Amino acid sequence: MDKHEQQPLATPYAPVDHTGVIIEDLDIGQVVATIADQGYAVVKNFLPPEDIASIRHAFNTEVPITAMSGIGATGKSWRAHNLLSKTRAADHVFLDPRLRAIVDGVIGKYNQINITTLFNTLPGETAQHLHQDDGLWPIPRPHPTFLCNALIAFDDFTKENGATHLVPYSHTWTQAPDQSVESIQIEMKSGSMVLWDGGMWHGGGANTSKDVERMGFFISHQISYLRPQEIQLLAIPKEVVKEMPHRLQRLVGYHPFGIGVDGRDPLDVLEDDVVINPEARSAEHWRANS
Ligand SMILES: O=C(O)CCC(=O)C(=O)O
Ligand SMILES: [Fe+2]
Repeated sequence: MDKHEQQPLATPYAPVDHTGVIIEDLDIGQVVATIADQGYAVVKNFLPPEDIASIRHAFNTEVPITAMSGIGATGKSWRAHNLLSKTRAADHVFLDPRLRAIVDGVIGKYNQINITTLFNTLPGETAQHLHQDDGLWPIPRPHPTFLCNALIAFDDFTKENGATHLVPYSHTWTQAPDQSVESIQIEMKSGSMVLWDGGMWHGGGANTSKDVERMGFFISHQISYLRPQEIQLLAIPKEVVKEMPHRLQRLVGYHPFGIGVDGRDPLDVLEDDVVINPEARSAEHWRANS
C-alpha cells in the first residue's frame, strides 16, 4: 500500500454506530444521523412535565445565579454555571440512557462534560451574535465533531421569547458566515431538547415578549481528551464527586487517560485521597530488591 494513502481512523474515539438502536421509543440512530446531516436534531418531550417542574424548583432554590457577563452582555439574561457542584436534582438527566447514547453516537464513547449551564433569557434581551461553541479550541476546520451540545427547554421556546437560532448545515463550513446569514429558530415545548454539533453556527434569539422568560438547561459534552470549557475537576469539590454515581464521576473527568495519576486510575486516587502511588518505593529499595 502507498504509505501516503489515507486510511479511515479506526480508533476507540470514533463515533459509536447506533443505527437501529431504540431506547425508550427514541430512535437513537436516527437522531445521530440527523445531527450528522443537518447539524442539529430536536427530541420532543425528552423530559416529562413533572420532571421539568422538580428540576426547575431545585434550580430556583438551590442554584446561585449571576447576571450574564462578557461580550454583548445586556443584563437582561442571567446564568448559572457549574450546576453539578450545586445540586443533585439533575443527575438523572446527565445519566439518561438516551442522552448518553446520542452523545456516544455523535462524538464517541470517550466523552465528558464540557459545561453545564442554566440560563434564563429575560424580556428585552437582544439576539446573541451567531457563533460556534467549538471555536474555543483552535483546531483547524474541517475537523471531526468533538463537541455535542444539548439544550432542554424549561419554558416553551417561541420566536417571541428568543428561541435559539440555528444555521442548518453550517457545522461543516470552514469559513465564518456573514451575521445576516439565514437561520431558523427552534421553537419547542417545555421538556423538549435540541442537540447540535459544536461546529454549528447558532445564537440565542432576542426576547421581544413583554413578560415571557425563556429558561433552558444547557449541557455540553466534548471528547474526553480535551480540556473542558469549565474545569470540572476543580469546579466540583472532591467530597461532592465522591458521592456521585460512578458513571457521573467518569463523566466529569475522572476517567483513565495517559498515566492517570502516578499510574493509577483517577477514581482510586479520589477515593483514597492519596496522590502518590502507595506502591511506589525509593530507588534504593528497587536496587536492593530487584
Ligand atoms: O440562548 C440560547 O439559546 C443559546 C445560547 C448560546 O448559544 C451560548 O450562550 O453559547
Ligand atoms: Fe452557543
